[in-house]
Amino acid sequence: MAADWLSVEHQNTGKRSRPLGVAIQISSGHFPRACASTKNLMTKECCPPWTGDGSPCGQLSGRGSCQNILLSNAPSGPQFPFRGVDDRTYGQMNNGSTPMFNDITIYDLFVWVHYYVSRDTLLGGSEIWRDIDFAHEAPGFLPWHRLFLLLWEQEIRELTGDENFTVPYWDWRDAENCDICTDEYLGGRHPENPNLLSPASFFSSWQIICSRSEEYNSHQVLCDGTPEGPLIRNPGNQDKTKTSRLPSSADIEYCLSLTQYEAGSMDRTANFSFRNTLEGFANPLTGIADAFQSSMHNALHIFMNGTMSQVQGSANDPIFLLHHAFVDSIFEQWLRRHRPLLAVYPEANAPIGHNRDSYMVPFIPLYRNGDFFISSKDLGYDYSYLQEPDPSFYRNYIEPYLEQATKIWPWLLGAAVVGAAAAAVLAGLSSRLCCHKRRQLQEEQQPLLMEKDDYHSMLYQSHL
Ligand SMILES: [Cu+2]
Repeated sequence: MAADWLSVEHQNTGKRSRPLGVAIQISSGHFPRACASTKNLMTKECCPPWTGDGSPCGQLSGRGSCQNILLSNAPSGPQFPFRGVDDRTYGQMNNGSTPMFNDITIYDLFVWVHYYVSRDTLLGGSEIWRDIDFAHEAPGFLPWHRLFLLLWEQEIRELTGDENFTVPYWDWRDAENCDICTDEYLGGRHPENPNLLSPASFFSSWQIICSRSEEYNSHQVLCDGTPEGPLIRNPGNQDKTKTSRLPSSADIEYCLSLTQYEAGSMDRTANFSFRNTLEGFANPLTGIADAFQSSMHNALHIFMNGTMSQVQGSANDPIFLLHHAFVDSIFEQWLRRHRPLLAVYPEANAPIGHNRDSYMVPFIPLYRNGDFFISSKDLGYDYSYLQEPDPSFYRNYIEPYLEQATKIWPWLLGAAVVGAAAAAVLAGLSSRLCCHKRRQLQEEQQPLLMEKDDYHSMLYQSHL
């Protein structure tokens, strides 16, 4: 399976690690096939029936448990002005009586979940509400993707049997091009078609799903997981007026200096919001919202200029995982620097689904946004480039060494002088023998997204 590519080591990549074990509880079961019937869905009773001990869900035997759900009454923001609207059972599913199930891969399940959380709401008739997204453009953006990656990572562990698997990250600070876009890693460019992956890449045979949001809207249906063609990627040939470059180290430093996690209307127009600036709707040098530019996290999506550039289908491209792992590491840096209390995460008036106690759509078991507003260390994982030296390591190994060194320093100084001279001679020799050259790939200059008239926006956002 796809394990090999995920264990890449690269100069600009690193690994998340889980030295502390997994702290979140994950359900090991999926929706049981035996329960995928109209009758079971309509009766809303535990399924399959458990006659063993007479308790609901076999609770007494430790088979599962029923829990009361406490729903928060905190009001949501004005972005979604409807109440009691639930479009999950419209048309296609005949008010819930015609459930739709499909055999798909684990990877596609995650792609679908990301599509589902960001899709437009079908209000009935031909009415569509676009200003809604349960995972983007609001405070839940960071906790949601954090949970999403943890669950995905867990599934890959089960799938591959590799208990130690962690999602790698791509450190794209100051990158000038997609340096992981090679056949060895996430796929190089096709020699004849700059929008496609090289045939030598493992990923060139992958089919994408859920990439045609306008089509689903016009038919008032949900994405059903039908293959929709190969991955599209044309890194670096994006519309430069919207995204001129990838994020710099200075951009990230500025983001991290913002003291407010969220601000103002808590959506894509928020100023001086850490979340909005890191997501990429605000200028990373001023913190002021800018509707015409895609920066930071959004810039990477736009830069990939293809499947990654439309929110709903973006998780089809495996670069999504490496990108979001790095975004999560910046969130983690902010949490470690500012050490916010839970109260810093907005309790009320955030866009629908984004309040502190809102359950994150569409995960079962349920998790709240606020549950992931804590250090990754408390969730059981860390980033290699953020790891702090262990104080006991210093005490046990470095300190005694330094003590020894002070006693023999004249001798060490002599050795250092001789060593430096030898290194200088070697460096002179090797600079004559080697020459490192970076070959520039020929790239077609047409921005892909400009050609497609069904893309109604060149910004990475779920609507206009
Ligand atoms: Cu996303």
